[in-house]
Amino acid sequence: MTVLAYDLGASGGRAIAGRLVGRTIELEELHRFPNDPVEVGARLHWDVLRLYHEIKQGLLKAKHAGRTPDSVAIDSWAVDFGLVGRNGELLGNPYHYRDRHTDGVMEKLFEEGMARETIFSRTGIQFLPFNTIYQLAAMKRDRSPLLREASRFLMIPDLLRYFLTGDMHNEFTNATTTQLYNPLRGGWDEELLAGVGADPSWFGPVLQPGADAGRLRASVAAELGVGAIPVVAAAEHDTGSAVVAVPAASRSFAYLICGTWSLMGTETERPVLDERALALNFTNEGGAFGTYRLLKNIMGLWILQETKRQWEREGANYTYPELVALAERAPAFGAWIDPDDARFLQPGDMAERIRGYCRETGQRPPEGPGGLVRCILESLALKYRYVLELTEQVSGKTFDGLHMTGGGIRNELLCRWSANAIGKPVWAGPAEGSAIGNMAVQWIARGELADVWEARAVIRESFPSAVYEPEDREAWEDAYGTFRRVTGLA
Ligand code: LFR
Repeated sequence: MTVLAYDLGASGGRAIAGRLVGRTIELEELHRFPNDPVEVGARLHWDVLRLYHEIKQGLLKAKHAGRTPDSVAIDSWAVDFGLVGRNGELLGNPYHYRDRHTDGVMEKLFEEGMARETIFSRTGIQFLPFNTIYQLAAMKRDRSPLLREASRFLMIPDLLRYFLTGDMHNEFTNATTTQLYNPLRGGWDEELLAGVGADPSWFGPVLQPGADAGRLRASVAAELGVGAIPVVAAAEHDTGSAVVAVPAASRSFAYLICGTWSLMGTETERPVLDERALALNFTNEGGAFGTYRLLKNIMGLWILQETKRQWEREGANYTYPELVALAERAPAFGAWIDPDDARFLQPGDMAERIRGYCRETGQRPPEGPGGLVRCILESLALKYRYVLELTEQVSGKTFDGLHMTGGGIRNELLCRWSANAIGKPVWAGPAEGSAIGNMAVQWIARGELADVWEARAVIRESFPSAVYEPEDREAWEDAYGTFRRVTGLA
């Protein structure tokens, strides 16, 4: 049985066909496309119609490769959404979560009496300034005409699935990232919705990962010359799909999903809503098959990606392997940043911001591309150590190593330094975690795999992990102490 997984990330998307042959997963990448945000006036948007076009291209390529799938599913980044009008058409262009219209909105809501404790106890979701709840509040503040015309709210994969099938559904894993979904009550939180001026009638009942989400509508099937292919709701939040694909054998495992973001945490059976989780800003995102993800967002390779883009804007082009090689040759342990400092969230001149951070914290700013990239990668590795320790505290578990998955593991230096920083082995793989997790949910839905633990065993056998054992222990231990001091991470 062939399934097709669309995995959309903040810089590009892929359509990957997966076949389960006995207990081996065979992958075939059929289509890869850029996902460039578009700045119009002061606003940053996603080009969602282009993404839909690319999704159709993926189906066409599948057909031409003789891989017309038995089902398809889509996963993407979280929090962003489109509003659909009464005539069934998309209203406006979805905002990018890095758009500045949410600047200061979260703090304003707290001042106006929506308490952090209340929001957290109702949703279990970490406070990120771009969560859907704050995006809607920003639109309300700006008297967005879309709010007057809206009749349905759909997250990005919900919206693309709607274009394909004509059916509107909200999927669970992504719904939880809005910070408007109450997992304890098992539905949208009407008080929080009212607090940001969102009409509860926009929000539909929530589909669980693995649910049947319709079929290609007749006009789409005819346009592409294929049948009425079934569409499945995967864990449509890419991080949710990625955690399905963590090839853990133990029930108590820590993961780091490594891409534009670094998402570090563990899987739990229920949300952890205590004071410590709130104080440390942990999240409890909904997962597949009744699980939750107790994790923290770490700014991740975004800082490196944006540094590289800025150099390109200035006319200097480097490949990632070149940058990593320069970093490896640069002096060790020169200067560090806290990757999660707010100044690194939005696009711009990262190199300048890194130098500014170092000056403010009494460090000598790194020099040249090698020095800068070394500073970014060491800082990430050291921050991973910090968040892994917090994850142990909040979950009450101890971990004997770290599973790293996602495209970022192609950066072997980062895997190696991560193992050194945490002082435990790193098991790296698979790089295509989100797409594989997306497929696994489709196979489980179809009865081809029994459950997530069988899926993890099959993934472990199909994609053996690379093992990085910690080295240079003493130097990294010292570095960790200094890192915490200069970044103020108590
Ligand atoms: C990773 C991710 C994170 C989410 C961020 C923004 O791709 O989905 O989980 O916090 O993107 O949506």
